[in-house]
Order: sequence, then structure tokens, then C-alpha cells
Amino acid sequence: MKALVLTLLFLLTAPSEAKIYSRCELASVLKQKGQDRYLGQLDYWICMAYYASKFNTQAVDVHRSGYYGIFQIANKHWCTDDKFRPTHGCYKPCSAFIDDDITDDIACAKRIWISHLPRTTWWPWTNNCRGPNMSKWSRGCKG
Ligand SMILES: [Ca+2]
Repeated sequence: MKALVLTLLFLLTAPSEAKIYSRCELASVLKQKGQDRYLGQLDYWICMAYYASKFNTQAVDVHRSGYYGIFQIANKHWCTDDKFRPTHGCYKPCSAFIDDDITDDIACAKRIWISHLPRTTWWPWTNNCRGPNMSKWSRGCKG
């Protein structure tokens, strides 16, 4: 009975929008949304999402100031939560970056990339995504 109650509680309280992408599925979405054309570094973005969130759209890290979603977008500069309310950034609540629609996550990532702050924002993960063997991230993916 206790297990049933806990299961029901989980189903009622767990957001239903969580999604964990496969590597090639993310590659396909990034291509559709133009991330590869925009930056010419599709492999970088797949690698970054892997190290940031393991492709989990619902990943949240509040141990540092707060990072949200598949790209671990930082609240400090880019989205609004109960700790930060940046006056610039992506003009979205951080909760927008933990649902299963990553359209706005990609748009925000582009915005971050062209700002002067990407290294600050993504340093915990981006250092893993350099070097000569990056093509492995999109290898074997079609479309
Ligand atoms: Ca989103």
C-alpha cells in the first residue's frame, strides 16, 4: 500500500515533460533548429549537452548558483528563478529550460554563444569538448 501511495504521489508530482535525448536524436534536432549552421560546431553542442546534462532536459544543478536543462543554462545571467532575476539574458523563467521542448533552450544557447559570457556560463562542461576527436559525437547519425 505504501509503495502504491508513493508511486501515485510520484506520478502526480513528477513533471511529465522530462525527456532524455539519444545522441543522434539531439544531433537531428540541433540540425533542424540550425545550431550547426549557426555555429558550424554540431559536435561541440552534442558533446556539451552530454557533459552538461547527459542529454536530460530536466537536469537541474543547484549546488552552484543554478543550472537548468540539457545545456545547463545558468540562472545568474540568463534566466529567472527564486535566486536570480537578470535584467538581460534570455527573458525566460529557468523552468522553461527543463521541459521537453528544447527550441527555447537552443535559442538561448545561441544568445549565450554570441555574448561575451559563454566561457563563464559553460566552463564546467565545455573543457571536455575540445580537441581533434570531436567528430565522434555526430558519427553515424543520419539526417
Ligand atoms: Ca525548453
